Formats: sequence, C-alpha cells, structure tokens
Amino acid sequence: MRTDTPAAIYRKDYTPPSHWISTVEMGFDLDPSATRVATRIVFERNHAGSDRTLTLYGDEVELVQLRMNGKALAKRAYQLEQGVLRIPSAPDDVVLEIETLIRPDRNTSLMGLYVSNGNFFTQCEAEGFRKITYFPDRPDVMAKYKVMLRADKRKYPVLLSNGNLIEQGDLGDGRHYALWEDPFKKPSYLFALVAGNLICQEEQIKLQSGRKALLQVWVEEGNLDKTQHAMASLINSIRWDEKRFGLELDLDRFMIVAVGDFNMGAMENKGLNIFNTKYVLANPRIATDVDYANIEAVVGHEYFHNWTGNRVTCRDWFQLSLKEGLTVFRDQEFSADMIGTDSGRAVKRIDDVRVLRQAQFPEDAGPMAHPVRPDSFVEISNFYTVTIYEKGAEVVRMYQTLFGRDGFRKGMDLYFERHDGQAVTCDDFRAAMADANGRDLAQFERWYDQAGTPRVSVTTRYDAGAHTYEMTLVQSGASTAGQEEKRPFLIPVSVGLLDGKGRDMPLSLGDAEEQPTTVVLELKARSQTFLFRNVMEKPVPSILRNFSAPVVLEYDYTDAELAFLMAHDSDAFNRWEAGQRLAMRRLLALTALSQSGDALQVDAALAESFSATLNDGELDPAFRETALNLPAETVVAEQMDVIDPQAIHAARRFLRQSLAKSLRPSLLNAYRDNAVNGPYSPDAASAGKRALRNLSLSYLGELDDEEIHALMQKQYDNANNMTDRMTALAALANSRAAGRAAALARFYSDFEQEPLVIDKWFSLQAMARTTDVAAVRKLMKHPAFSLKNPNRARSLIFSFCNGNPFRFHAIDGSGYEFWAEQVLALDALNPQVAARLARSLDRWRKYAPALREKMHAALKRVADSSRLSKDVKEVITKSLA
Ligand code: 0A1
Ligand code: ZN
Repeated sequence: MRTDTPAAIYRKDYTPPSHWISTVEMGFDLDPSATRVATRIVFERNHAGSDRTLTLYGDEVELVQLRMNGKALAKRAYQLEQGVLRIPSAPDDVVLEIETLIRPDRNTSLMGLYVSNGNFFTQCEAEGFRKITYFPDRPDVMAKYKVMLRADKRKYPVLLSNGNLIEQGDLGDGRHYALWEDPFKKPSYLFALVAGNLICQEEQIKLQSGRKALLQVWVEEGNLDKTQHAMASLINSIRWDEKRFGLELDLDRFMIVAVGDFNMGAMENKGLNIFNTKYVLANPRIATDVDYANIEAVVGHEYFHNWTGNRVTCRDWFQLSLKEGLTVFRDQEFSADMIGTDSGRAVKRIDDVRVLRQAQFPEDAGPMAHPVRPDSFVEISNFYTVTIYEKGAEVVRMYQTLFGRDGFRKGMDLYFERHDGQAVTCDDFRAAMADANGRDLAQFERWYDQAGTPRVSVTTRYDAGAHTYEMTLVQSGASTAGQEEKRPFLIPVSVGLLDGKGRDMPLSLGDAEEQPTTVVLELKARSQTFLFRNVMEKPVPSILRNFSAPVVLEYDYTDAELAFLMAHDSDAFNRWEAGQRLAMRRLLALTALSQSGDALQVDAALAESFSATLNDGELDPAFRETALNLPAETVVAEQMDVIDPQAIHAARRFLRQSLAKSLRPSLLNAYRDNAVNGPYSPDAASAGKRALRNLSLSYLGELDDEEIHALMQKQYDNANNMTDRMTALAALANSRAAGRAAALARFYSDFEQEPLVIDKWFSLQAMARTTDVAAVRKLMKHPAFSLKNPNRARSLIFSFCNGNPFRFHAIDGSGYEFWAEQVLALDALNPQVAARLARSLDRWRKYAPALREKMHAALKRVADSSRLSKDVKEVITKSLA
C-alpha cells in the first residue's frame, strides 16, 4: 500500500546521546558542483547515555573518508544504512574525521548547502546539517565550531559564518579563505555559512554594558537602498530586549543576510541570521506598510531567538514551541511596544488573534491537529505550524496574563539563571514560571499536551434584589485525532462589566478589597460559578478581554448588546470582537439565504454600527479599519457544519456591497479625510490612516461605478508608495474599470526588476475575483513565473489555492485537479514547500458532498503517486485517515 503512514518518531522514545561533542572544526572547499567538506569532531562519552553506539546522520551526501582517532575506520567497524551511520561500542573519547562531497547546485530542496542566484547559503534547521556532513544532528548535542571557508575570490568575495572572523587571506590560485570561530556552544541546526558577491550596510552600536557591536545587513548589489528599515528594526530589537528582559547581545558582530530563494521567513543562525528577501528589503517604492511591519517583526523575532532558542535551546524537536511560541510572544510584544499607544497595541493584538483564528483554529480542528508539544511526527518540517508558533505564543502569553508583566519577567530571569547554555524542555520553562511566582502549574501542562481549541460557554444571572451577578463558565474540549476526551484546562478569563452608560463597573469578587474594573477569573474545573457583589444594575458583560486565552467563547449576546459593546467597551479588543460577532451573524444568515436560493437581504443594524465606528473621529483610524473589516471567507467557513464556499462568497460580497451603498458618503469622507501628505513614512499613525483610506476605497470598489473607477485610477496614477499603489491596483483588478488591464501591464513593466513586487503582481491576480483556474494556468506560462523559487510559487499557486476560495472551490473540481498537479510538481523539487501546499485540502471532509468527493479524488491522486516525499506523504496520509 502506497498510503501507509511513514514511520513516526515519538516523544516518549527520547534517549540522551551516547556522546557529547566539545569541538567541531570544518573546512569547506566551495564549488557549486562539488563542494568538499572536511569535518573534525571531538566526542566525549556521555555517561548518562543509553549505550555506546555513536550515531550520526547523513542525507544525500557522499561519504569520501571516515577516520576515527587517527585511523581510517574499517568498513566492518561501522554500519551505514539509510542515512544512519552507527559506530557500535565506540570508545569514551573519539575524534572523528569525516570528508563528504556535496552538490549545492543541484539542491532544489533549499535545505543544507545550496546555491541561490550564484551565491552559497545554508539552511540547517531542523535537519539540514546532515545534508552537509554526517553528524549527530540533534539539538541537544551542542558544540563550539571553527569554520574555514575557501572559494574563488572573484565569484565569492564575501565569506561568512557564525561568530567572529579570526583570519582571512589569499590562497594564491585565485582563491581565498576566511576562518570563523563561534565562541558559543550551539546545536548543528544553528550552523550557517554564506559565500558570494554581496555588499552590506553596517553600523557600530554601543550595548547596555558599554560593549561595542558591529551590525551588518548583507544584500545583493543593487539592493543597498533597501536595507535601512531592517537595520533600524535590528537596532530597535536590541534596545528592546535590553530594556524589557535585561538581555544583551552576546556577540561582537551580528549579521543579517538576505536570500531570494528561501523556504520560510528567516532563520536565527547564531550571529548570522539568514532571511528571505521579503523580510529584509524595503523602500517606499517597493514595500507596503504591511511589509514594513512584517520586516520589523521578523527581524525582531530572529534577533530574540538569540536568547530564546540559541542560548537556551530545545532538547528535542517535540519541544519546538519552547523557542518558537516564546519568541513569537516576544516579537508580538516588541511590535506592540514599538507602536506605543494603547490603541495601537490593541490593533496589533487584534491582528495576531485574526491570524490565530484564520489559520490556527482550522488547523486545530482538522486532520493535522497536534498539541503545542506534539507526541509524534513523521517529518519535523511539517511541524513548523501555526499551532507551534501562534498557539504556542498564546500559551506563553497566558503566563503573563496570570502573573502580570513583573511576574513573567521573574519567570524569564529564573529560566535563564537555570538553563543558560542548555537544551531543555517545555516543562523546564513552565517550572521556571511556576517557581518564580510560587504557583503550582501542574494543570497548565494540558495546554502543551492536548490539541484542539477549547470552548468556554458562559451564562449569567443578575439578582436585582441581592445586587449580585453570577457568571457560570463551562469549558469543553473538542476531540482530536488520538485524543477523544480532554481534561479541563486552566483558563484565564479576563472579565469586565459595563453599566447602562457603557462605563466599567468596579468589581467586587470574593473577599478582595480592591475593586478593579477588569478581573482575571481562573477557570480550572469543567464548570465554575463566580459571584460579583454590589452590582447595582444589570450589566453587559465584556468577557475574554484582550483575548486572554486561545478559546472559543460562547455567550448569548443580543444584537443590541453587541452594538452597545461595540460602541462603549473600554477594552478595545472586545469592542472589535462585538462588531465581528454582529457581522458574523449577518454573514451566516446571508449564506443560508444564498444556499436556499432566496433573495439576499440584510437589516440596517450592522450598517448603523459600522457607520458610527467609521465616523467616530475619536477612534484611531487603524482601529476603525480593523473594526470595519468583515470576517474572512475562511473564518466564516469554520462556523459552518458544511462549508459552501460559493454561498459564503456571495454572502460576503453582498454584505460588502450593501454596506458600501448605505455608507457611500461616509466612505468618501473617510477616503478624503485620511489622505496622508508629505514624504512616505511607515509609522503606525500614517499607516493607520492609509489603511482606513484604502479600506474605504476597497468598499467603494464594490459599487463598481465610474466615479469610483476614476478614484481608483487616480490613486493608482498618483501613488507615492506601494501601499496606495497596490490597493488601487487590487481595486482595479477586481472591477470592470476600463483601465484595469492597462494598469496591470504598467505595474509589471514598472517593477520588472523587483522580484518582490512581481510576487505581489502574481498574488494580486491569483486572488482576484475574476481569476479562475484557466487564468492561473495562463499566468504560470508567464516568463517571470517559476516553480523553483518558493516566493514565486507561493505568490501564484498558494495565493490561488488558499486566498481565492470562491474560484479554487469551483464546482467542477478543476481547482483541485490543479492543486494535485502542483503538489506533485513541487514535491519533485522542494518537499517542504509541496507539503505546505498539500495542506490546502486539510478540511475536505467539511465541504458539501459534491466538492468533498472531488477533493477526495484529488487527494487520492496525490497519495497514489509512487515517489512522494516523506513530507507530502505525512500530510496526505493524515488527511485521508
Ligand atoms: N526557526 C525559524 C524558522 C525556520 C524553520 C525551518 C526552516 O527551514 C527551511 C527555516 C526557518 C524561525 O522561527 O524564524
Ligand atoms: Zn522562530
């Protein structure tokens, strides 16, 4: 059977390594078609290890030589099977010398050592180091590295690796060398080298302690005008970590390198972060406000890994969220602090929760559902998921919600005091938080080991005579694959009560003396009742303020209460949430009408609330923008028992059109009043105004009339930044405007030389309402399209399959056939990218029968292929299981 589940690895099977490593010395003779790697590893016995078998892993590397303690190792002294090299009964002290031969130019997986646009780069997380040499490639084996790079001087003038540059010079024959030494112990997944024709922006800064550090951002020639924002973001990250967590940069030199071919966002290699160009390069001509914000977040994220991930790393890959959840939480807080205002923080929080709901909730409800600390996996690359990252960040955030910022900081301090230089587990982090705050957090472990999104149902009862308000919270966990029953979680539920005027009531709960206006209820049992005293009138509850836990909250609000909260709640998150709930009700009702073939109609209530928000000059434009943005089609889909993408699309479009009709004058005002004058700046205030103005344009675009077409065209023609230009182009592309085709053509020719902008051009078209499978196939024939470059593949194929549900789920199944073809084509080149695409049909069982059958056929078609990677096989097998 081809669909057999490939072998899984289990967390419970963890065993310590037989040997530790003290030092690693490596020599690279870099050549695209034949790179020689000489590695010398000094091992010492780990007496806590299970046995004496020294185990090394290799993947598609040619083993040229293997010597142990100065002598060539006889064939019978080791076993080499399927990439695993075992030396049984190895002595206590071992020096291994290994020579391998690799072909970076043929490496399309972009793992290990590869070539991108003529330059060399590495990507070793999670298990890419074994594509360079045989090695105990597991994160708990840490070592100090010394690395010699040799290469043609003309083609590869720049030679970089982790740590400090010790020596460099000429080798005579047109080649040169550089010797690097990393003073810190690290696991092999943090190894990196870069060689090529690059230039850098650099800056010297003084750290908190007074030490100096050299910062560099390396790019290809021609991109030096796009490094400033990344550099500024790096400096801000360094300052922020000093201030908020007392963590200083521990190196004399810190480098960021941009590469155009990269599987993910970026990588935190010690002292030598390697970034997808998308998260480095920016100037007003090519980057949008969102790009600027993403660059700041990702630069921060990778920098913060220097402590949370690198100084303290993961014992094994099941602990991935130990570094990722924590580091995402840190980058979220950093971005929020960089905006600085309360309203800005709230908008950032809303954006983060949006991602969680749009991507993580469906994952948690689908066939790839897994706990934040998984129990097993087949291919670790498949576990760089929104659950590990975003839900993991929510889990970390809950410690802060429970203990406050100071308590959280105490926990962090203790974590570093105990574990600096070690490879540890999620339990160690939880223990540090518990011990620093004098709390028993045994129950909190369930957030790490139970998958699925818990539900919290709330009922309330007001006793007008006794002036008491009872709030009963009941939690339940949906069953997920292999976990039928869920034990109760410890859920922090942040609550406030609003009086009739919309003001926060002072809260008397239990015997507490103070009367805060927000309290965090700790829900521990399946059901618990909390009693508020001295409640002088029947309140409207504001529950799960600031989204205090990653749960689905159920409470039977009336429409009037939602409108009231939307207008008054002091918690900006819940003000937004109330509007979203109101909109979701309308969207679901409209979807049902569309399904039954009835005429679509909607009452005026939503438009009234939206109008009030839109016209409320007291509210920050960024907040107004997010409040007026309707839930995405995929979020609506998750609310349905049986998903009908066509009906959802019709419903959402209808609602947008009717809002645009009734709010037209206000939208035009907002459009006019939020123009940003002067030179472009990506700061949050300007970006917020642009966002509201552009949202107005996009609503108005639904009217598709000549006056609006003219507005789009004018904005396109006059834009002095990419945010405005892209919005205008998207509006044109989704309209019947006469200038539509011309604008698309002009955009292409204006930005032909900017790959990141051409990605936007593909992506915008892939998601346009008019783009069907045939149109996507045609775009694939465009000379600028290539499946080999992950950004380009994502910009067209992923944007279509994940970002255009209306067309992707065409009833004839043509979208699914296309998907199957592309998964197979990509898999032959780059399994990681293919496996991501493979997940687009994750939720197939939830669709209407006609679609479901066609999805099933497409999944089967992929499953039946005889040469699937482990990556794709795992995803497809789990989908079909
Ligand atoms: N640790 C990185 C993510 C990352 C993981 C795997 C990669 O392999 C292609 C690349 C990057 C981060 O969290 O930023
Ligand atoms: Zn990370």
